[in-house]
Amino acid sequence: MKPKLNLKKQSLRIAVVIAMAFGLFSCAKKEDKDVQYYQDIKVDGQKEAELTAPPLVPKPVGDRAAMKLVVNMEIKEEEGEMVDGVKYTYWTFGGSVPGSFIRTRVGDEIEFHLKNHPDNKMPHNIDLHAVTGPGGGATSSLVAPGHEKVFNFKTLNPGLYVYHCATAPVGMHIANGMYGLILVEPEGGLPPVDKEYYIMQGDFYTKGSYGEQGSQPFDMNKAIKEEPDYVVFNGKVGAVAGDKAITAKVGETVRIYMGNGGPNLVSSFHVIGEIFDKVHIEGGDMVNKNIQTTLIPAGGSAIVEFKVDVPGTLILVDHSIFRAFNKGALGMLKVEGEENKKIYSGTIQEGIYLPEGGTIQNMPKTNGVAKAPVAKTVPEQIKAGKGLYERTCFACHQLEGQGIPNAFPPLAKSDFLNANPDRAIGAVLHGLSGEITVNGKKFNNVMTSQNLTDEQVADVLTYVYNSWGNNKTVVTPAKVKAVRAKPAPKVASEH
Ligand code: HEC
Ligand SMILES: [Cu+2]
Repeated sequence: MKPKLNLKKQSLRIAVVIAMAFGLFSCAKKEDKDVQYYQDIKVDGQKEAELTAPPLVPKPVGDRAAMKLVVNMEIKEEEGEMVDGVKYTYWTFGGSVPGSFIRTRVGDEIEFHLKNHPDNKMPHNIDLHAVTGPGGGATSSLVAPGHEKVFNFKTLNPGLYVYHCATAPVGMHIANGMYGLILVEPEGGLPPVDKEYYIMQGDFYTKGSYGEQGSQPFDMNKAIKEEPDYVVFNGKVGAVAGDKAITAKVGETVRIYMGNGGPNLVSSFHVIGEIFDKVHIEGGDMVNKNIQTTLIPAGGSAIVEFKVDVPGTLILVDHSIFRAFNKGALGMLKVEGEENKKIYSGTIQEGIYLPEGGTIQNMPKTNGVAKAPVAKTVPEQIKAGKGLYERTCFACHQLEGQGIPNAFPPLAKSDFLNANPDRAIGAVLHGLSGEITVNGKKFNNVMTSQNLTDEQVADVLTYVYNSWGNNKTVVTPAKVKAVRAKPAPKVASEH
């Protein structure tokens, strides 16, 4: 009898250790603490939930007891900017896309107050995937502008859940930015990490194509066809890039609460230059390790974690890659700290992964489509040209026209450019390839033709000629038209 008992004890101990090693959602107590347990758990105290706009998240729940949490969320319809010069009217939960992040723990009792701002034009509601109940709350929360609805729910399942508006036309409300994340932490909380961020992908459908200026209304036809003009992180192109990039220091562990609002596309989430140490698949209990790309369904999520070991800029993308470089699904995580040559060494050239915008490009020698020119003043041309430059040329020639050594020639103080405007016009119209010499340096690469109108070519080149120490040539649409009328020069590589 005795040895048998010992064996039992020992195997129990081993089982506990293994279970603890798994950590997180799959903690040792999980078996007995199921949905029934959390349904009956008594709440202790009440407080107002902290809500945050992306990319920030509220403080972790830690090991606090279950409590009553009051969520005050206000819906706001607001004009924002999708990309420079493109206005879009977003519908938002709490004034941001994605909406405010809600952080709670399993067993909490949520009293949800949904307000619809009096200046809004539409009724809205909310469906939270963390809710067990009809419509995820949507059936109890339809609220007209200037009104408020209240409903209550208990969180029974830990995980990272999407919430969204479910007012008809549902797809349109989601497409306008009405989605966000609610995190239900397990008992005892998620293990602490150094940095936590909140990012959500979404696809957007506008009347005009990518970058078309002015106020752009939602396009239902494109939405039904699932042909978005924009696929972005956090509601707009560049929301998590440049000076708005998220940050970390070498040696820190980063956790991203990553959601996908859709409405249509599935995200192949990937971070260029990193490997996810851990992924909570679909935002649930199961943790996968050493992942390159994780699939995030529309209306779904994932929690990804990785330790950053070397400095540099990591690029967050949807690896359906045209979405990243041409539709906006590109973010940045800037890592500062000491290099570690054991892990990575090599010269670092900035600007390899940059957005390229929506211009349709072709290989050299195909002609663009011409539209009737409209007369502009030179300052107007420069202003329009700057916008175009930053959407079209910037990816290769860089923001200050400095180019990239051995790849893209400089446009700043370029002797090649200043010597011959017709040749520069020809390069933009027809593309350019073969060896050229710019400021004493040889380049032998391919510039694709840019498929721009006469007016656009005139504007962008006038901007380039009037920037960065160039000779202030003014290029008119008429001049571009004249160059276009001549046959395209033979490319050197054909000789
Ligand atoms: C996809 C990358 C790419 C894009 C986008 C691009 N270029 Fe270029 N550009 C090049 C390359 C590569 C060359 C050199 C080609 C060669 O080696 O023959 C070049 C050469 C040039 C030159 C002549 C060389 C010089 O430095 O003066 C001009 C002018 C120029 N580009 C202007 C533009 C303008 C204006 C735009 C935007 C409308 C643009 N490019 C967009 C890659 C690009
Ligand atoms: Cu809505």
